[in-house]
Formats: sequence, C-alpha cells, structure tokens
Amino acid sequence: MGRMDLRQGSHGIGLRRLGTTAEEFQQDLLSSLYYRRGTTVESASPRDAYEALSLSVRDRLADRRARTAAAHYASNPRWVYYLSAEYLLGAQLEQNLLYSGTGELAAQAVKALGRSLEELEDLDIEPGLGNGGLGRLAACLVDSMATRDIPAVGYGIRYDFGIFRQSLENGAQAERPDDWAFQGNPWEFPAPDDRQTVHFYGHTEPVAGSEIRKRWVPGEIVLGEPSHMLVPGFGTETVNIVRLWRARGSEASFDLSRFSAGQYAEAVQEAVRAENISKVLYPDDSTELGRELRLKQQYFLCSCSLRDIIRRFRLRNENWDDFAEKTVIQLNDTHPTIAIPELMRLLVDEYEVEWDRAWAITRKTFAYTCHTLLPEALETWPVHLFERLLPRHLEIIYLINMLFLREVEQQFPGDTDRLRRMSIIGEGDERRVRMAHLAVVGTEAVNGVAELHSKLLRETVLQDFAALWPAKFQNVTNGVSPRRFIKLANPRLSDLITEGLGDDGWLNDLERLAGLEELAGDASFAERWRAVKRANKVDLGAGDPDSLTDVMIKRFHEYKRQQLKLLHVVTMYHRIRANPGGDWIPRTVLFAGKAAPAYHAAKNIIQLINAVGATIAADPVVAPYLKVVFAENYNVTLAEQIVPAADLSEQISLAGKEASGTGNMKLALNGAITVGTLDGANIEIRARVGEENFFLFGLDAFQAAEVQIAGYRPREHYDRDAELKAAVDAIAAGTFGGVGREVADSLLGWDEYLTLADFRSYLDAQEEVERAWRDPERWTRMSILNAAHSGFFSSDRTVADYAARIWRVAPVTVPREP
Ligand code: B1N
Repeated sequence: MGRMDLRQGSHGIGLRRLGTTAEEFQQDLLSSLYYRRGTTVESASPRDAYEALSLSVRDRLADRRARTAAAHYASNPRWVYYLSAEYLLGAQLEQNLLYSGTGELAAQAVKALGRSLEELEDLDIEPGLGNGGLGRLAACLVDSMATRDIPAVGYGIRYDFGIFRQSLENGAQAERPDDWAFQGNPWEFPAPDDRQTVHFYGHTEPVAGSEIRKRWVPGEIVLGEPSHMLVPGFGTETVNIVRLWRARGSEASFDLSRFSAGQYAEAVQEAVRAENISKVLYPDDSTELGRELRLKQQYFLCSCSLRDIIRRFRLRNENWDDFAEKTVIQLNDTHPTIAIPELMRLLVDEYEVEWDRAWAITRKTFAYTCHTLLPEALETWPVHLFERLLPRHLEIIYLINMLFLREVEQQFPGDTDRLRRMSIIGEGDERRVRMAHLAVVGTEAVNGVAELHSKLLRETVLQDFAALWPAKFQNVTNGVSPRRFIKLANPRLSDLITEGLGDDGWLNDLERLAGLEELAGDASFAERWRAVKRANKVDLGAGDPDSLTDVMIKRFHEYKRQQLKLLHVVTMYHRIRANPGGDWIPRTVLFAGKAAPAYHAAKNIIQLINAVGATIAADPVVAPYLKVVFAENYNVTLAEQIVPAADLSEQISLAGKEASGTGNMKLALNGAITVGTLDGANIEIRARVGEENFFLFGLDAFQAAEVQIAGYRPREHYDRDAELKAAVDAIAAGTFGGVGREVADSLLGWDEYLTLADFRSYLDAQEEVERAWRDPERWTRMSILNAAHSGFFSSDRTVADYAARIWRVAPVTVPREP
C-alpha cells in the first residue's frame, strides 16, 4: 500500500501544540536532547546542543508543513516545479529561527543549557550546493514562492561534496573538498519510500504494433533517494520543500560472491559507480563542461524529479490532458533540459500517450530561464555520448528536431541556412546536441534575467527563434530575498529601517523602502545610517572602519574584470608613492570569490591580487591609505557579513557579458553605492536609484561589440595612457611576483574583455567616488537613496512576475492553527 493521503492533515488527529513560552521551548529542547540525540544536559557537546536546538526549531516548521501539505492536497492546485542543478540555500538555523518566530524563545532556552545562540549558530554549516548567482537565485526564488503562498517544489541534487572550500596558500587559491554533511544535517528529512529508479546506457527495441514507441533496455540501473529541506515562507503559514536526490546503487549492485571471494573492491564497484553520480558539484560557473558524469547528473535529476512530479499529479488527477494545467516546470538554465525528452519518453513509451498529444502537453508544461550570453556557457553534448548514455532520448530528440525543422521550413521555405542555424543538432567537426535550442523548442516561455540580457538574447544568440516565436520571449529581472540579505545579514539596518518606516511590513513589501526617501534629508536619521554602516565595518574587521570599504565579491572570471579593479589598485599605489603627502582617502579594497579550479587565468588574478596586497601592506608610505584584503572561501555566509559593511559596490563587467548579477542588488539594498558599467541589472539599478546616485563608466554593450568588430588593439590604450602603462609594466616586470608576466601578456596580447579600453573611464569614475566620499552628507544621502529605490529587486517581485506572466499560478492560503 502506498502512503496515506493528506486529506485530513494528520488523519484527523491533532498534533500536540508546541509551546509558546521559554519554559515550553526549553522542555522541547530537552526532549530533543534526550530522545533524539540520546544524550543528557551534563554530557551534551556543543554539537549535541546545536542539533537539539535545530531539531526543536525544525519541529515548529514541520507543523506548518503538515498544514501546507493538507491545504495543497485539498485544493489540487496548479503547481510550480523548479528544476535546478544548484541551490545555495545558505545557513539554515538563523533563517528558520526568524521564519518560525522562535528566535527569542530559543535564545533563552539555550542560555539555560549554558550555551549561547551565537555559539550554536557558528556550528550551522551552509550546504554549498551551487557555484554562484544561479544557485543563489534558485534559493531566493523558493524562499519567495513560499512567502507568496505558491504551491511549489524545488528539485535538485544532494551532492555529497558541495562547492570546494577555498584557502590561500602563499597567496594562491588552494581547494579542499567540502564535506558539508559530514557531521549530519539536522535540516533534512530523508524519504526513502519515494525512491526512484533511473536507467542509463543500453539500447532500444521496437514495440510490436507501434511505429513510435520503443522499449529501452538499460545497461545500468541506479536508485535516486530523496530527502527534503523545509522552505518556510515569511509572514505566512506556507512551508514548501526543496527535494534533493542522492544516487545509490541498487541491491543488485553489491556482488556478494565476489565479496566472499575476497574481491572487496570489485564487489562494490558497481555501487560506487552509481553513487559517484551525486558525489560532487561541478565547480564551473558560466562555462560549459563536456563531461559524461555531468550529463549523468543532469539526467539523474530530471528522471527522478519527473517521476516524482507524475506521482504527485496522479494523487489527485487521472487525465493526462490535465497535466499541463496542473503543472509548470521551470528549467533553471539548460542544465535540466533533458527533462523535455524524458517527459516525452515517459508519456509515449511508458504511458502510451500518442506522440502529438504528448508533445502538446510537454511544450505547455515547461518554461526555460537562460542565465548567460557567453557562447562558451551554452551547453552542447556530443551526439555519440548521448547515443551511448541515453539512446532513447537521442531518438526522441531527432524526432522533435525533424518536426521542428518542418515547422521552420513552412514559415521560411527554402531557407536552408536558417534550418542549419536553428537545428537542435549542430553539424560541425563533431555533431552535437544544442541544449539551448532544445530548451527553446520544448517550452512555452523563455526568459532572460535582466532587461538588457533578455534583449540581447532576442537580438543575438536566439534571434532566429525570436523571429519564429516572438511572443515566447520574455524578461524577468532577478531579485534577492530581503529576509536573508537585509533582515538576517544586517540587523542594525533592519531595525533602523523599521523605525524609520514605522513597522516591519517592508520585509515582504519591499517597495515600501521608498518611504526612506523623505528621511534621506533628515540629519539625525542620516547620522544613524552612517553609524550602522560603521558598526558593520567594525564587526567585519577587514580594515579601518573609517576607510572607504570598496568591495568586489563574486566568482573570479575574466569577463567580470577583477583585473580592472587590480589595475586601479596598482595605480593608486603608484600615485601615493609618488606623492606621499597627498590628501589621500583611506580605502580598504576587499575581494572575495572562487575561481574554477581549472581556470588558470582566473587563478592567476587571485594570486596577483594577493601579491599586490602584500607589497602594499609592507610599504610604510602606502599602507596607511590603502589596504587590499582577500577574504577566503566566499559563500552565502560570508556574503552576509561583507554586504552590510560595504560602501562601494564594484560591478564592472564588460557590458553585454553579465546576464544580470544579484550581488549588485544585495549591495545596493544595504546602502552601498555602485560603480559599474551598463551591464545586466546594473542598468535597472541605476534607472531606479537615479544616475546621480550611481558611478557609471565604460563602453556600453553596443559600443563594446563595435570595438570588437573593428578589431581591438589593447596596446593602443597602453601606449596612450601613462598611468595604465606604468601599472601594466609594474605587473609585467614581476614587481608583485611571477604571475604578473602572464596576466600582463594576456592584457596586452588580446584582452578579451576590453579591460584596457575601459581603464581611463573607470579611473575617472573613481575620482567621482572620492569627490562624493569627501562630503559625508552627500555620500550618506546617496547611500540611503540606493536602499530606498531598490525595492524592485526583491525576489518576491521576481516571483510575482513569473507567477503572473509565465506560470499563471494562483496562491493557496494555508490556514492557521485551529
Ligand atoms: O546567473 C545569475 C546571474 O545573475 C549572473 O549574471 C549569471 O552569470 C549567472 C554554468 C552558470 N549564468 N550561468 C551560470 C552556473 C553554473 C554552470 O555550471 C553556468 N551562472 C550564471 C542568476 O541569474
């Protein structure tokens, strides 16, 4: 028998209501300690106390979760399923204390155990199941879906090892594995009953009596075991889940006879092979990675999730014609695109739905979000790899492609070049499956993640598709969770905002921050705003709290141009040395971010930053004015510490390269002022906060493309600009260490991202920064106005946009406790 239905919540049996007093919470905490950790107050380790607390907090959400599940079951709503290979959920304890409203109770109860909440929060490890912006966006969107009462499940992979831990060894990046759940993870509910079976390899066979249907005889069988984490909404009863799949060998994968014969490694090799699928997150960001195991991960995620989605659909529905009414599946980039042919396979081969009907259902069910413009990030897979790993899917893709190209041919008769450009199969030296094309063809809606990005998608990478289906293409500008990135990260600022606005309703209605505008001119409010920033800088401890805290925190990538910031730092160093008595503004330049382990050029830049930083620190003339700090192992937790302390936000990518950026939003919301190009969401930030409150520089995307087309020669800039020349020469000469040569060669040789072309304009913008900084009233006003006019960048707004224009879903209200 399957699981019982949820019609009656806990089958009509009420749960014991959890207490609302400190004493009751303390009782719950003791219960957790005794009955779930199996220890006592006297012998509890800090880890025991942390686990017991986490379980008690989790219980308070589990209750809401049960009511959510019952309400969803009762209303049989339209569901959003978010498919993402990455989630950067951040630390859970503090968030769940906030979302369950138990922070105060917990603090008191923990004190009675002789511990402090802060001490236990330090034991809370973030699951680093993502690389950067794309993974964090997934986390912000599931937060906002719950907050907006949207019935939703996020599906992902439970990697044993998340994004690597970064440390510096002699100033260079070193990587260690991130064994994040080594000590257990109290936030996770395993659900072995919902295990799924996934097939790989093998061959297909015809099915008697059908031209279309096939039988897939697999060569490998792997199990997917789910567990879920709770995703509470803020200021509402809804608690959704993120369901993460972990690969397991099947029972048959353990070879007892070999084991008995002493062949221990051989006995488990099949199981090991299976489990490797969810072993580790690929640490690339914005680059395609053509690796068989990665495609296996993607299919593993999609196959498990689709079967789970179908299982859930069938709890309340019978007719496949209702599937697309009840289901929307959002693909977070192309990583889960294999779900499109997988749904076709399930419908056609397993459920015997006719091809045309299945295709109509599939196209209506999926929507695709593209997160990049970089050609090297557009995923393609060799046909021969597909053929071997997923033979049936390749056949289905061929059929989809044939029918699609027929559609194109009808619209544009005789345009063979167009057919070649649009085909899902790319014909080069090696035939490859183009996942972005498949994602556009198999979905109802395609969106970019900021206005400029969506426009460039329509006009460049996907222009043929936009010509064919103009209505399919949309923009949904990214957003960030104000709970995590203001309330939790910056409690001082949150309190001040709440005081200024009169209540804390802004936390789920972020446009209300506009009310700060009238306080921007209030001298005492401004004074307190400044004091908050200063106190946050003291907490961070990166440098002198009275210095200008200039932060560049993001993945290391040449397109993001950390090297441009570095050229600025070297130029400041030269200027101060040349004029030690000058009226210099003290600055702390803070970098943080990881480079993909195989990305040599990016790792060189990290090393050079640290070398420059060391040179400056050792220079008694310059050190009082300039400090370079590299914070190791950037992750969500570290972002929450740095963002509140930032004065200046560096968003200096070459225009047309950063799809959106979301760090830019977090920093603006916390009162940092942006120095940036007209790229990604910077454009929308500037439009809202006002051009006088934003330091703009550089080529725009159109100009950048023109420069590239005309034939870019970085040396011309070098020859023309003495300060630029001095900076590059110093780097090249090895003044700061050996890697300088390589970095300089790349800048002078090709400089793919036009660093030198934007150098002078960037320095001019930095002069403007210093002029503003010298006038603290002006600066503070700019800072307040940045926060006041960034309300648009709440992920609640992003989710509302998706809900209205792409998902067409309505909220379901979860009743309060009876
Ligand atoms: O997605 C973020 C955007 O704000 C950023 O601008 C964008 O760079 C980022 C392959 C990616 N695009 N593509 C990736 C991540 C992992 C991987 O394996 C590509 N990440 C982005 C949110 O929209």
